[in-house]
Amino acid sequence: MITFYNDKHALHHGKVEMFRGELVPCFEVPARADFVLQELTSRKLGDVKSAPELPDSVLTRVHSPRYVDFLSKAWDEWVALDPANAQRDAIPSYWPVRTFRSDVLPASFPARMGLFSFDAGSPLTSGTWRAARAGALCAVAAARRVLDGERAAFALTRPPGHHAGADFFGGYCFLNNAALAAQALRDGGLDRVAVLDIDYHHGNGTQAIFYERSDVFFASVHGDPHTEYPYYLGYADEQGAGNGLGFNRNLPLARGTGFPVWREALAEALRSIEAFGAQALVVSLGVDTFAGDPISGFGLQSPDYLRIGEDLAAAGLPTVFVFEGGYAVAEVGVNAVNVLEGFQQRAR
Ligand code: SP5
Ligand code: ZN
Repeated sequence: MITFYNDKHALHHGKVEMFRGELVPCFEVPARADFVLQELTSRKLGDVKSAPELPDSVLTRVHSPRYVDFLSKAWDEWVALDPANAQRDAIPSYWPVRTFRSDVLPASFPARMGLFSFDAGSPLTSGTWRAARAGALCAVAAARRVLDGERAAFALTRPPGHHAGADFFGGYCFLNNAALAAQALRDGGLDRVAVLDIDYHHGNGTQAIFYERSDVFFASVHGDPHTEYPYYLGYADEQGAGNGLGFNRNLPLARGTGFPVWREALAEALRSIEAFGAQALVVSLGVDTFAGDPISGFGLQSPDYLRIGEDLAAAGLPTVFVFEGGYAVAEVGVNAVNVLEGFQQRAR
């Protein structure tokens, strides 16, 4: 399997995130991607390449131009507020909830940062834009490779993407890599594309981007948002709207769920993708379902990820894997690469 590796990922390097009234060290750290790369290389899972340069117009296929513009300039505006900010992460603290306006772009940078985000846990750093942009290009490159006939390709990147919406960041995510891959598959000529999100957290950004569309089916297996982040989306009754009604499938599971029940939900998600008639699959590959994950609550063990890869391969679809969450840093490489290896063994 070919991997497109974001060699700029470490330019995004948050120091702290807000958690229950204090700033705690970031869980989403550069070492995560390093461990995956190391495991891929030592297990010889295939070529590792960098992605070709592309214009921002591929990003605005999914993201709003004013959001892309905001992100690309955000760090400079943060430092312009106060030169001492160069040493501090940019974290929002104001948000336009219901009854506020979001059509007006305030001149104030902190106000705009709140308009374009939904939590205080996703610090923006000096290299966030460069890292996120390079990662998005990896996802698009992986999709294009699959369009060219490759059975599967892997976008190995961070920051992750599935919480980012058309015009907001949050949940450690800035650009929605999986949505960009799905859109690239559509733009390459496929009529029906499915996104399957197996990160512990519901992929609210991906769901929102495609919610009113019938050409991209979104299915997700995740921690029940009644108790798990991102709380405000990911319930089973969200089935799509307008033209997209019937093209969204959420399978929330209780905190504490183990592999047998989780695997049944995966099978159900794959059945709905088959019924949809998908021609290609994008997998939002989070491995924060691991029992040892420090911020999550499922009970999957490392060998379970081999079985997941096999189940995904059995769907028989050209597949783009996009790396998402997974915060048990020392195990994240083994777990993610187990999925790819299980896939590869079953696919051939
Ligand atoms: C891509 C992805 O997996 N994003 C997840 C974002 C989760 N953000 C909220 C994290 C809350 C941290 N809780 C710390 C619990 C320490 N015991
Ligand atoms: Zn997650």
